[in-house]
Amino acid sequence: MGSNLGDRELNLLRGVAEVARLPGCRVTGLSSFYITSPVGAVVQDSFYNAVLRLSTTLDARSLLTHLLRIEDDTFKRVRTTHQGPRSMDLDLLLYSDQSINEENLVVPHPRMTERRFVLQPLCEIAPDVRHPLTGTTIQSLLAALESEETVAKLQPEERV
Ligand code: PH2
Ligand code: MG
Ligand code: MG
Repeated sequence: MGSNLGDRELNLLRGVAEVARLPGCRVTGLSSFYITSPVGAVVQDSFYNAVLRLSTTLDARSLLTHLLRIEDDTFKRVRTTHQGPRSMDLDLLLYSDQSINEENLVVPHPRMTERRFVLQPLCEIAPDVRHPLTGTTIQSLLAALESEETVAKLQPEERV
């Protein structure tokens, strides 16, 4: 989950709540919230990022459809700049140990291994999960990562 528009913390909280009420979904894990420097070519505000784990009867395609619908309906997400500011981005990082390569649905998320803002929260809730394509654990991927990104856990006193 990522947000860098509006009330970023509230957006993440609402995102969790919306995912939790999807049909056939139960949230079984949630990372801390992290303040992260923006990755990519666009100059924009820092993001709040978090990772959640869920148990679901939905297949990956239906789950993704629901996630995109939450972005649109709950967060009125406006898609202007590619990789630009967004009130809510809900990406599917992993779906069990499946590898899926379809139009608009690629799992594992192709850029997850190079992004600290993904690996650090993910490592908090799933350090021993293995990347389906390489068999490398999330904690090893994080340890091997060379990246200039700043990723800091949101501290309680920053929650105003
Ligand atoms: N999402 C992007 C582009 N850059 N940077 C951070 N820190 N966090 C994000 O979630 C993010 C980003 C496009 O999806
Ligand atoms: Mg994204
Ligand atoms: Mg997305």
